[in-house]
Amino acid sequence: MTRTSHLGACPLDCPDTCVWQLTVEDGRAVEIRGDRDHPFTRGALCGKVNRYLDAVNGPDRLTFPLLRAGPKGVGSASFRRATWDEAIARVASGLRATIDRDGPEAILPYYFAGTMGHVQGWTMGPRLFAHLGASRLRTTICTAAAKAALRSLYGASVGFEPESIVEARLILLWGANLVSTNLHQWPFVQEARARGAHVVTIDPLRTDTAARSDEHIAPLPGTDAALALGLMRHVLDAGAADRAWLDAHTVGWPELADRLADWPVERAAAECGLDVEVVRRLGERVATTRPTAVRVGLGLQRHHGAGQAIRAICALPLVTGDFRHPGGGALCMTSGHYVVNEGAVVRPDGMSAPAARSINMSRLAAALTGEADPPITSLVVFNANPAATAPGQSRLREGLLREDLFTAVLEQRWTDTCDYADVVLPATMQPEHLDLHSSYGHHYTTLNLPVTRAPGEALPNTEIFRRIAAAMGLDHPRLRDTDEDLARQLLNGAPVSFEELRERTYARTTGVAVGSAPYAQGGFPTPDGRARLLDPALNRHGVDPLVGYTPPAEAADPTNAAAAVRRLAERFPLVLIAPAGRFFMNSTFASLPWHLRKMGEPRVHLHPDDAAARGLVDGSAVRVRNDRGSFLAAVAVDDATRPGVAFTYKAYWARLSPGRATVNAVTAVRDTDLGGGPTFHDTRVEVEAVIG
Ligand SMILES: Nc1nc2c(c(=O)[nH]1)N[C@H]1C(S)=C(S)[C@@H](COP(=O)(O)OP(=O)(O)OC[C@H]3O[C@@H](n4cnc5c(=O)[nH]c(N)nc54)[C@H](O)[C@@H]3O)O[C@H]1N2
Ligand SMILES: Nc1nc2c(c(=O)[nH]1)N[C@H]1C(S)=C(S)[C@@H](COP(=O)(O)OP(=O)(O)OC[C@H]3O[C@@H](n4cnc5c(=O)[nH]c(N)nc54)[C@H](O)[C@@H]3O)O[C@H]1N2
Ligand code: SF4
Ligand SMILES: [Mo]
Repeated sequence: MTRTSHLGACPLDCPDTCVWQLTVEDGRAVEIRGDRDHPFTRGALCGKVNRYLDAVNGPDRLTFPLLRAGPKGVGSASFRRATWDEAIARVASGLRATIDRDGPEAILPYYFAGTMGHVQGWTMGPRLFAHLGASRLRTTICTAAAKAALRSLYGASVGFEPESIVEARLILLWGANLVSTNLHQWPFVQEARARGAHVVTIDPLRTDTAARSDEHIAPLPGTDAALALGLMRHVLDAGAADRAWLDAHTVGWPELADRLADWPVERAAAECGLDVEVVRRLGERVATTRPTAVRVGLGLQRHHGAGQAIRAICALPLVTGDFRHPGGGALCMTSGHYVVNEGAVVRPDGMSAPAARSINMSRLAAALTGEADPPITSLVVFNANPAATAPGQSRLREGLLREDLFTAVLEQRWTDTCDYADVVLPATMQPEHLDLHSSYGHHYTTLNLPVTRAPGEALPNTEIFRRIAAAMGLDHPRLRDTDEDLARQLLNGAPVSFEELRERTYARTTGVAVGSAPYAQGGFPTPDGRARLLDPALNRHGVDPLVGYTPPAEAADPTNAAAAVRRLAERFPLVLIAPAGRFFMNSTFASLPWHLRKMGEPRVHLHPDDAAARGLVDGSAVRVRNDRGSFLAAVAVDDATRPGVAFTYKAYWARLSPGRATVNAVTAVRDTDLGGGPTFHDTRVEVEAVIG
């Protein structure tokens, strides 16, 4: 028996991008653990990925291609086994038929971060579809609002160096549940604390992270920009605005200072449903503590006012001059520090990529049911499970059931989305294919090499797309590039070579050193190096060019809100947020026995007052509903939330849930103010007992 050990990258959509060590016996992965030497992984993976081999070696892996031979929408019973040649021919003829009949824009590829790998995720598939002239996918489902806001404010998704947070003396974990979703940042926060930092979590829920912080502040969902404006006003009143730094390195401070006249802490507190003293005290801490680090999560940008929320929060450290100091400033995502030029790899020089319309992935339900004109008649899904994870689930199901829609799904296991496919193609998992990873939570690039045999006939996405291209008679050499070719192209211009990564697995690649303050002297990636508190370009998007506050669409406190929200709140008194569950990764793992056991059945967590008002107790079976749809859950009476705010963990599978619907049956197809992102946490519902 041969026993070998290999370093590789965790591919999941998580800011930590851990380096793992796999032990392989006779071509099969038998052990997994975190790499001890990696500066961010530091020897441990998270709980859910400690059990990753359940997913890799599970009996439920897809091992051969499947073609639909019965009715749509009923599941694997409708399918029969096919050879690869037969299945690829079916996809090629489906896409060709669409092109001939409806034009190439009637094809939509739908993909996201099932793997964060640039090679299996974001290159060969998008390259093929760009070459065909298919509709381009706007990949908005997760971070679009934050990205657009950061591009406007800082020029790109950049911020303080995450390992340097140990230097901070005040840390605000703002809409970020580190213990569940950014676990490897947590020890750095703990180290800062050991050196005397005060840690405040700002989250409507008392999450594990909030419970372990020095202080927890629970604003009403969707009101963060108001809180940030109130804090900036307090800083201004306290004489703590860093005028010299603001003058040198920002534009728009005079205008913002004027606006702050409208944001006394009393107004901010009322908008956020907080005690005014809580806001004042936090304002005082921010005014008097250098460096202050604001680690900004993505949860708070799943509200209609998301763009303004991210701008306002990330403006706070500009006002205090915190970027002067190592460990000071704000950080939402590190992605903008990397030089991985995906655009050039997807549309290489000399390869045709006809202009095509864009379809916003967060609007898939609408796009498939009338919004797209001409209609989409071919859909190719990979690295995503929209039937579970996209908003507007009932409407999406209607769209996916259309008899005139041809759907191919590349997957590792049978998901909700496979239920609606015409062709299901078995894909490899991370130990079985090559990939290249940057990160959105640290500054290292990682190469992942294939070290085990794929089960059955499973193939990498890239190979499946190469075969589809060949079967369609496309003979451009760039459509035959190998995975290694793609990795090398992605590294073009990066400060590390393929050879080095093959040798060392990972390398620090952003040019931002640990312990540095990259924007101490300004130099933001905007044309003039200044951060933009005022950005006239936003007028084009109908967004206030000045940092400000956009209220949530549904979640606002009805006593303060517009008439439409008040009327909605009479029928649907509870705000429902659906954050990440600790043992799932979106819908990944949500079908595996160990992970499901850890997460339990779908539950809606209600504050004791809200449960009592409805005569509900722990375990009561309920329907959670609004005008868009409903799903079934058990009640968890839970004082981790505030009255009027309910929550349930995202991304259970519909096919495994009672009533075959999940929380996304009640979430809206509605854009954020900036970036066209979804508004998963900006939802009103009522909860009522179901009998029997
Ligand atoms: N275990 C696990 N890890 C994950 C994921 C997973 O599903 N499971 N998903 C991954 C993905 S895709 C992503 S994008 C990241 C997301 O990582 P996070 O940014 O941490 O995302 P969420 O859990 O959606 O939201 C974080 C927190 O924001 C809070 N929140 C909701 N609305 C508001 C608000 O209006 N204001 C404030 N201040 N807080 C609010 C929620 O209660 C939640 O505790 O995590 C990744 N990591
Ligand atoms: N209600 C609610 N819904 C949400 C959210 C929320 O907060 N609340 N969060 C949203 C967020 S932040 C995100 S990022 C989205 C994520 O939603 P999705 O992008 O749909 O992510 P997953 O559910 O993890 O599905 C990824 C799928 O890709 C497959 N996969 C992984 N690697 C490969 C591969 O190499 N090849 C192929 N062919 N398949 C692969 C996995 O098996 C898995 O089924 O969900 C969103 N949905
Ligand atoms: S999911 Fe995140 S924390 Fe867990 S192993 Fe992967 S990268 Fe690390
Ligand atoms: Mo995400």
